[in-house]
Amino acid sequence: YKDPQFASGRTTMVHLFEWKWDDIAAECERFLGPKGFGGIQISPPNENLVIWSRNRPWWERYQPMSYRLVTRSGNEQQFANMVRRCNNVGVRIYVDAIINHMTGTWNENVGTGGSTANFGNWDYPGVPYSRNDFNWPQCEIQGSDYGNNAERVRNCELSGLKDLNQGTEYVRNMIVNYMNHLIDLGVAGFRIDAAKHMWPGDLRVIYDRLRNLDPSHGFASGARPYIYQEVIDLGGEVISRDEYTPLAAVTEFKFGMELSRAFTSGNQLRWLVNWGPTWGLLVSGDALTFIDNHDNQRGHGAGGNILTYKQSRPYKAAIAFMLAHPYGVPQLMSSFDFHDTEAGPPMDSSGNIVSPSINSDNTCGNGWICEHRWRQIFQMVAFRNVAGSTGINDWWDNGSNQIAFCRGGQAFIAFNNDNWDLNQTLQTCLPAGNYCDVISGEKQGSGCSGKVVTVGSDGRAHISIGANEYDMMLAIHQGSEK
Ligand code: LAG
Ligand code: CA
Repeated sequence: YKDPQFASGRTTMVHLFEWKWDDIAAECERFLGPKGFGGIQISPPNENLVIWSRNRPWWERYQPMSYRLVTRSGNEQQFANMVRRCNNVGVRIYVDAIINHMTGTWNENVGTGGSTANFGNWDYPGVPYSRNDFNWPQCEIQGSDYGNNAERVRNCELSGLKDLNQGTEYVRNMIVNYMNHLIDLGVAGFRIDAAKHMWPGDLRVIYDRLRNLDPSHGFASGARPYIYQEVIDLGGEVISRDEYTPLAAVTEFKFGMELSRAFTSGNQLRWLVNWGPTWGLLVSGDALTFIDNHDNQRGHGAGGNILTYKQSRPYKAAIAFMLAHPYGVPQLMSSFDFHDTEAGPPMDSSGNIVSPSINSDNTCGNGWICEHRWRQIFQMVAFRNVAGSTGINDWWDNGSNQIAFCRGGQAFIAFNNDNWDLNQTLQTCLPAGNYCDVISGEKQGSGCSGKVVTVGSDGRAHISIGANEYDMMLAIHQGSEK
């Protein structure tokens, strides 16, 4: 369950948070496929409670009403069409699976597919689930439970969300049927929401009952779904990520926390020379990595001071480091603009999600940020694909916040987060030639709209990154010759 099952030569996924299925299908064909993206994490596709009393917050999608594939993102037919079209252009779909719980208790009780529920009776006819399918007696997780009571963290309610008992055969079956239905429709894997709140032994049973991926969607025969479990483990809790790595991959929250700190000058970049398990991170093959996710970019979930699109200069640098470094399976965040941390995606007065528009410079409008369309970001996805499975070599640093390294003989990157210029002749490990820096510009025919780096026959080149430049990094790779 630790192989992302990307199409060959692809390495990176993007979370298209709250996007509609039709828009994702189009994005696969017009952008993600051609630019070499490997996959997409989509918002939960199963029916959720409609919460008008809070003006349709983004988090209503974390309150399941049933496993019917009807949400504001689209219906089952649109879902199937999206998966087919994305797989056709080499882009995989990963589903955010909400299997720990159902809804909280609200006055409203109608789902996005029309299902109703009787919360007081734990009754969800759309599945169906009833009282016996939930953990009993009802209890609510307290902050102190995380320090000393694993049983309560797993069997009590997370934020008042009715807690399913995955220990029962019936609940396991409903969950497995839901996930297998998605596999039949061609998905490549799952994010397991709130994995910390479920027993590893129950999860193992569920995973082992999943079907192989569907070869008619381009997967190798016998391929297993990629599973990355959301476990927030910043240390000091009774439940550790190590209980989950024997099962499948795990979201590595320390990754974005440490890189956010380093690129906002809370730690010198030179220390990144041994980035990886030495820093207390999981082994590379176990880690799904990201700078920000949909929770911590708005102060939900764990960890403060995470870089987001709102601090674009250090954010792009942290993303560039993530994509340039071989550690982990990287995931990009693609956001809608927000000021209120509860606000839902751009929508009309009926609650329909408004599609992103595409500007002439390829960025997005209508309230969508589309970080994945920022030049400095999508061109680093191509960098990572070219770097492939090479390791890090020819590390250089100035003893402070200027660093540079090569990926085999494939690619080279330098960063300057000091407040003085970087001006150095450095080993780039690339064949002689004139390379277009994929950060300050892009190749345009035989030209380059950004800096040009001239690599000599000894592989060395003069690298210059002024302290006040728009971006703090410079990247070249095989294929970026002008
Ligand atoms: C997750 N991972 O373990 C998701 O990444 C996270 O986004 C989900 O919380 C959470 N677990 C449950 O799936 C989000 C919001 C919560 C929200 C919850 C359910 O961060 O704020 O709770 O989704 O919609 C909301 C209210 C609570 C209320 C609860 C139940 O904020 O005050 O108690 O709903 O009605
Ligand atoms: Ca639970």
